[in-house]
Amino acid sequence: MRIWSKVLADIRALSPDLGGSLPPSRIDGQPLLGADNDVGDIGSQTGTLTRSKSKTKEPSLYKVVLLNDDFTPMDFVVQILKKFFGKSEAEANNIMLQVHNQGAGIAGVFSHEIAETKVYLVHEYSRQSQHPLKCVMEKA
Ligand code: TYC
Repeated sequence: MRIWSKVLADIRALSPDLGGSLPPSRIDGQPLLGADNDVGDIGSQTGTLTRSKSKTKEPSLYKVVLLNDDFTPMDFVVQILKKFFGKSEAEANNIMLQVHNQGAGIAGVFSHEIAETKVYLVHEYSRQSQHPLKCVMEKA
């Protein structure tokens, strides 16, 4: 693993003449470069400068899946889909009927943290309304 400050130090060591035209490696004793971040690592011990892949990752996505039960009123499920998942009346009706007829249906697809929050909010709102409506999250 190479970092720019080491590369600059090597260039200085190899070509002292260049010293003045290179940027300073430190200001107030603090290294300017060195924390290799999402630009990736630089180079190798061979002296070749290469740029490795970025370390940032796309967040994984999760489906929030509504589950059927025999007791939650249909209009309450439609209300949930509109309130927490931004669905129109028509979309909410279709998803609710899919769940009612097939046993499960996708309310939305989100990052892990947002999906967790949606599941929590649906359970809490349903519990307070004394309906047994349940949903789960699963990797998309
Ligand atoms: N099966 C319920 C009923 O007949 C309706 C329902 C739909 C319940 C979707 C839950 O996620 C659900 N009242």
